Amino acid sequence: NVNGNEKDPFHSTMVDFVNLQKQIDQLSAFSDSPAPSVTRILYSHNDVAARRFIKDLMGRAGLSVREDAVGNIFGRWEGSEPDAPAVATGSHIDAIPYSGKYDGVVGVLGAIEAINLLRRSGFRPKRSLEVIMFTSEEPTRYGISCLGSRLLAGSVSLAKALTQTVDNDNISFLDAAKSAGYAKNEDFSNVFLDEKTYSAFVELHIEQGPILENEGVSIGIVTAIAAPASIKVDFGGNGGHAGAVLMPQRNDAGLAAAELALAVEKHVLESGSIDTVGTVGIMEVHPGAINSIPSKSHIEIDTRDIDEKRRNTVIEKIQESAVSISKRRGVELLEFKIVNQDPPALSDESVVKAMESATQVLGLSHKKMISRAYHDSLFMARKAPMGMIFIPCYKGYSHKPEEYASPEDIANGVKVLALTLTNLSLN
Ligand code: HGY
Ligand code: MN
Ligand code: MN
Ligand code: MN
Repeated sequence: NVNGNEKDPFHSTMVDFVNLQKQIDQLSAFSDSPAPSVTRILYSHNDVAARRFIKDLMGRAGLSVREDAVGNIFGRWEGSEPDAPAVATGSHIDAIPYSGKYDGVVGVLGAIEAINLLRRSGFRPKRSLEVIMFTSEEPTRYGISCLGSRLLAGSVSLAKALTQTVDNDNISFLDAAKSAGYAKNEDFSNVFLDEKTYSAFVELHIEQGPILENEGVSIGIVTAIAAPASIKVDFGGNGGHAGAVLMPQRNDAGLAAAELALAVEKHVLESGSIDTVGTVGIMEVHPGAINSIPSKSHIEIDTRDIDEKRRNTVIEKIQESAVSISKRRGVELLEFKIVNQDPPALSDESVVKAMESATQVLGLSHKKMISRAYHDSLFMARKAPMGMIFIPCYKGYSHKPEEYASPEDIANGVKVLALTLTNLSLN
């Protein structure tokens, strides 16, 4: 606990949840889609404005702010042992199209409020504390999930790929990053974290599932993060006139994509486990005219499981189906690209203990659980002992405008995070 006072670790200093809610609402206004939805895409005008908002709040919290070449933002509270590995916390503020205003945001604004709470309660860190806002956790613009944290974790292939990759509007990552004031140094291996930079990493996040709310539990203590993977597939056919080309002469790229989407569902359901999931969230046909047989199709597949082997079997079956569908339909399989096929991550025992003791001191109900969503923690776990704190969200809704977490649940999450940070900073 903070000052040896078992009963009330924060001297009844309160979380300023009125101000925190105001900040969540203000941040949600930096959006390319109308309220209550939020759309905030990497390096867009609204993303840059939102970054300025976060850096300002970090400054007001007395944090010294620095940014790396891709725009990961670090706010540091120097401890009495400044050379010791620091304790870090954080999350993301980018938002997929037409989503909500709590995913990621609770773990950035909540972390800054946790710092304010600790300062107000007279705490002094031994290990420095750092709040990190990770660049582009969502795959929206360049198809790469957890771009900022994946780079921090030392992905050499990503550091190279970023100098070549372009988005759907043919804007290169380099140009987009430079337009936002980043990538002055194009050697992104400078972003890699040195070993022992952090002694622990903890992320506060909404559950993005219904368990905590259904069971009336205040805090989720994450023990593992599921293994995510994403695949891009392109089919090509001859296309042609919707009236003139008779059915036996067709090789319809659109139908190939539709059949593969159903094959994804089939292979996932065949896995024999409820923990295997598969989604086709992007499905496009070209030229997209009602009276033109699709000559090209593009689909993107997201498949995950807490068991990596089971997930990889699903990927193999999807690939086999793509080949057999293209053969049977006389459609060309132009591309089958596994964009990422990541292992799961386990939370560290000592961090789980620190989170559990924080919830006990605060008298909050809690339960251990896995995270089916991925997070920056999935990659930070490669560089430091990791843990995640979940708070309930309304009906488990996420990645849609109805996403909601109550000020009380958010305040509980902030208090557990603050107390966990003190435990980890003082040890
Ligand atoms: O998709 C995910 O799991 C995360 O919310 N981006
Ligand atoms: Mn998300
Ligand atoms: Mn998230
Ligand atoms: Mn015509």
